[in-house]
Amino acid sequence: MLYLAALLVHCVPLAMGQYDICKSWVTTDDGPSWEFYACQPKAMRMKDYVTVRVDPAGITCGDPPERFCTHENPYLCSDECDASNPDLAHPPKLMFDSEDEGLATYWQSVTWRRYPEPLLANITLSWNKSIELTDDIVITFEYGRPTIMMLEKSLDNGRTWHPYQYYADDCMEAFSMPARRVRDLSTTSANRVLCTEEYSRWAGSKKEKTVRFEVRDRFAIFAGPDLKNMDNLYTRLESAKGLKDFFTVTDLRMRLLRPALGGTYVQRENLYKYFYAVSNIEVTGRCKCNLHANLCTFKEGSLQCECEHNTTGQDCGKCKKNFRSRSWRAGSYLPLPNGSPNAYCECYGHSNRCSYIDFLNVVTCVSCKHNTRGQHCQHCRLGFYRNSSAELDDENVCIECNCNQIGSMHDRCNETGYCECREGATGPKCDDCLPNYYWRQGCFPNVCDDELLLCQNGGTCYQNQRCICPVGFKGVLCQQSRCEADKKDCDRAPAARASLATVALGALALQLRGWAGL
Ligand SMILES: *[C@@H]1O[C@H](CO)[C@@H](O)[C@H](O)[C@H]1NC(C)=O
Ligand SMILES: *[C@@H]1O[C@H](CO)[C@@H](O)[C@H](O)[C@H]1NC(C)=O
Ligand SMILES: *[C@@H]1O[C@H](CO)[C@@H](O)[C@H](O)[C@H]1NC(C)=O
Ligand SMILES: *[C@@H]1O[C@H](CO)[C@@H](O)[C@H](O)[C@H]1NC(C)=O
Ligand SMILES: *[C@@H]1O[C@H](CO)[C@@H](O)[C@H](O)[C@H]1NC(C)=O
Ligand SMILES: [Ca+2]
Repeated sequence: MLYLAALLVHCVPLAMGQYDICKSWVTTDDGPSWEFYACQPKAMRMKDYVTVRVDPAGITCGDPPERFCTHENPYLCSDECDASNPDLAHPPKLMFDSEDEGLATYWQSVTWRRYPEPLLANITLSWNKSIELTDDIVITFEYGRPTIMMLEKSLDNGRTWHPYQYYADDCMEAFSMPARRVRDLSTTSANRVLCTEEYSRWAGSKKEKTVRFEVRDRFAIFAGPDLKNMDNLYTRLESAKGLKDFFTVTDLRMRLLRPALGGTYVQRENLYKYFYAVSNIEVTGRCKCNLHANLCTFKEGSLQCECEHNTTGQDCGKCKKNFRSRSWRAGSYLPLPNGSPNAYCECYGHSNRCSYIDFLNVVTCVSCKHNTRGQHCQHCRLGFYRNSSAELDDENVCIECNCNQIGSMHDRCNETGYCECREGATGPKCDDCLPNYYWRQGCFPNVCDDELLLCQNGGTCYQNQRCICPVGFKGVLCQQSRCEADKKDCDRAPAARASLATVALGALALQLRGWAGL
């Protein structure tokens, strides 16, 4: 039962939404580990995070206060716009508020009193973040929709702009473009920029208030009329060049080029009924996180992906420090159903090449540089150790062990650079000797010294290596009278008293000193 519950917890999120989890803790034959998936944040009401700019300056009505009327009531021009009176003001923010009480609140432009000079207004929406549209953009106009307008988009925070859709009651006349409908587009033309006449004709200002940019209709080309076959859409988004980008924006601009005319010609004697009034701009989309995040939060005035898969940046568009490499890639919707994070094979910048090893089913870095090794160039080569003050992607990450060839067992060292020493040797690199050892092509135990291994009978210790004995004595510590070995020497060494047949080193030396003291 418990097992079943655990299984459900694991399976449900995968089954429910598509691409809504970035990783999951799974148990495999090799034990538990993380499994990673392509993931994306939920779609949101993007108008809550937008900054708006309306151009040109002075296009918003009410400064000075101004009268206006409607097409339905063209001779009752008693409505007033007054920027200094909150009840009569129509500032841009009213395009993004929520109209709980059902009463439309709207931004309104000045009237077309300068006719025939065109009445032009730009409404620019900026997110300072890449956004992927997931539903139609819906612009609601009070008092009639423009007879000519254009939607533009930017993908680079407003540096460059591209036409997104043209709207006119007569496309040929306004833009020299044939009128088309998004519904008539095909799989090969799904990202075509077109001119539509569907949202610009006069139908009464109350009846048809919205202008759309049809995202759903374009999705439906791949996913079917009810968007049931999202798998097909996601597959197309991966494979069709430019399709993903087509639905991606950082900024949108509505260029209002001619207001509603009430279905007739411009009537010069009453220009108070020509103006723009926008009560709502609905933009539904999700943060673009390159399929490396399932959360997007509003921080310090900007939307920000909460990146996973060791990526970072506003759009998860690069590898985290430590994981930096040329191998950053966006996640992929494929393979269905969970996609791939494409996060494999970080080489920490020590290799530019990856290779797939078929029989092991792994991708591994090839020719790791900077003395690194391993599948991800994440280890140091033998004979090198990790520089603890350097990041894994630093060129200096591996330091040569530099073990003394004679003093150490081999040329490897531990994580702090310590070599493994032969007997008697010491120091990080084994180029020193322990006390009671002397260095001579390696460390050897002292033969004599000033403490325990004293040279006897007036002998002197030469560099801990041997006793230089006075005439008449010999032996390692000059402990042996030459009389014992050779009678001829006896006259020259009368003081010799001690006579030991065999003398050992080490512990015996202590005894020898005891003797001498007697
Ligand atoms: C609106 O923006 C376009 C560029 O997208 C610019 O050429 C035009 O002058 C702007 N119009 C106004 C009224 O600011
Ligand atoms: C845009 O977003 C970036 C990253 O979050 C931030 O550093 C920058 O200040 C933002 N710019 C504006 C104009 O808000
Ligand atoms: C990211 O880094 C962590 C910790 O180093 C590692 O366990 C994980 O496998 C990496 N890859 C992904 C896709 O998160
Ligand atoms: C360890 O890395 C730091 C940072 O890159 C570098 O400044 C330093 O020289 C390196 N140490 C060695 C011994 O190479
Ligand atoms: C490396 O060896 C030295 C000397 O044996 C020891 O003091 C140090 O703790 C070792 N470092 C590690 C990380 O094992
Ligand atoms: Ca409103």
